Amino acid sequence: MQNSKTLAIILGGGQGSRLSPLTQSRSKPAVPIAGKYRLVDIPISNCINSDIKRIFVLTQFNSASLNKHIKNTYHFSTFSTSFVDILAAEQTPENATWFQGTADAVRQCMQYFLNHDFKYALILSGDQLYQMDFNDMITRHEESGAEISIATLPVNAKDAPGFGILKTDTDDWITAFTEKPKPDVLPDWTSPVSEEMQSQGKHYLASMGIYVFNRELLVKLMSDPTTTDFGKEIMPQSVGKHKIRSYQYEGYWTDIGNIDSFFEANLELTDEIPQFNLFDNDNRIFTRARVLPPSKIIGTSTISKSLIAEGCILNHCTVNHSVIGIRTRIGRDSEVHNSYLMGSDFYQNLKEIYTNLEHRVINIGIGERCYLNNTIIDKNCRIGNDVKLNGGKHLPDSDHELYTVKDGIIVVKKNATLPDGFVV
Ligand code: ADQ
Ligand code: ADP
Repeated sequence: MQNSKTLAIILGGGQGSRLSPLTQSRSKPAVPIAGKYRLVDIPISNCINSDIKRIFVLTQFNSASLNKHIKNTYHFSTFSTSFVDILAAEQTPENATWFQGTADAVRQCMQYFLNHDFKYALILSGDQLYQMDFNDMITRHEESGAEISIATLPVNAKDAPGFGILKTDTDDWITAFTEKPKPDVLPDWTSPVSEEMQSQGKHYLASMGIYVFNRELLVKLMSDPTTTDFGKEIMPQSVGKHKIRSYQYEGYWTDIGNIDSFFEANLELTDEIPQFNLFDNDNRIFTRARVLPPSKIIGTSTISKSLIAEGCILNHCTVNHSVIGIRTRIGRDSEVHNSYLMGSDFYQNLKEIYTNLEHRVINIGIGERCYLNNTIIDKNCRIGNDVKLNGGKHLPDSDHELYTVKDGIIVVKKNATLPDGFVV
């Protein structure tokens, strides 16, 4: 079955500066997550699990890795109308610039959407971790006669300033909206929420940045070139003018837009019963099917509270509370704690590895006797022997040639080589 009324539009990211340096050489949707997926796999999988299979991904720059990932992953039958297409910001006679904001991104791509037959546009963020059945939201939208629906989440006063905050009446109609109110001017807008949410002090309703628009209204709103952002302009200006409804959601949802939340979201997957469930037949997260061997643990290794992706070789080492990405090699007597290793894109062959050892060239992976704590190691890094990376709040934010420190997390840049004995 396919939801033929809905077209999905995934906002794949602005310049991705909050996720830098992970976005230095790739677009945000292509950032690897959970050891084997890419960020964009999350919203696309939610769409596919909801039978919404006409999907556009809007991105600021069209990286080779994003194209390759989409092309190699999302194949639909020639006889279906399903697709996942990337639309990158392009210079045209009408638009000389990059997408100026979320609404501007949609506006600049309208011509491509209008080639399709759809009643509802489902607009999604590309950097959130959640599993949601969009059909329920669309059905409620349709039945209520709304022109716009916003998925909303109860939050407490401390978290409210990070979101678009709205007020609803008892029938879920939105009567006010303000984007990211300053803590000192947070309006006294408590909305009807469940008793459980009330008991947690979550009296405010936050926009999840997930919207359903009726086609006609979207076309009309996008014809005004002065608005650039859904949260800052379109939503506040639409209150009172159009029928906007809140679709309240209480499941797991988290924003993964910066290094700190990205790191947390990855490490939370190692919980015994994580809130985001990768092991669910009904809500599968799709990604590229790679032909990789099983992971191999050599000698006495201690692995606890961790995810180990396919194709890894872990040699006499300790791995604790970490996510180990595809094709990772960890050398003898190394320790990895509280870290996300993205793995590598290819294997070196044995001849190359031995020749490198002979000539003291550092191989891909983690060397021997290393100690990593609070780190993100991007793809294809070469970490020498006796390297010590001890992240934590004691380290100030800083940027260096081979690594960046953000919120105490040491992020080693893609393809970086850290020489033997390197210490941070
Ligand atoms: P933010 O997440 O802060 O708030 P924004 O930075 O506009 O809003 O990002 C929304 C989504 O659009 C993200 O996936 C982002 O990567 C993408 N995006 C941003 N600029 C883009 C551009 N120029 N081109 C393409 N994609 C772009 C929004 C809402 C709030 C709401 C939060 C919930 O504005 O009201 O509370 O989402 O996270
Ligand atoms: P990222 O995961 O950082 O976005 P890409 O997807 O652009 O990176 O790059 C991954 C691809 O690069 C892999 O599919 C792999 O085939 C290829 N690749 C990169 N370097 C090499 C290499 N030295 N040998 C073989 N393949 C390589």
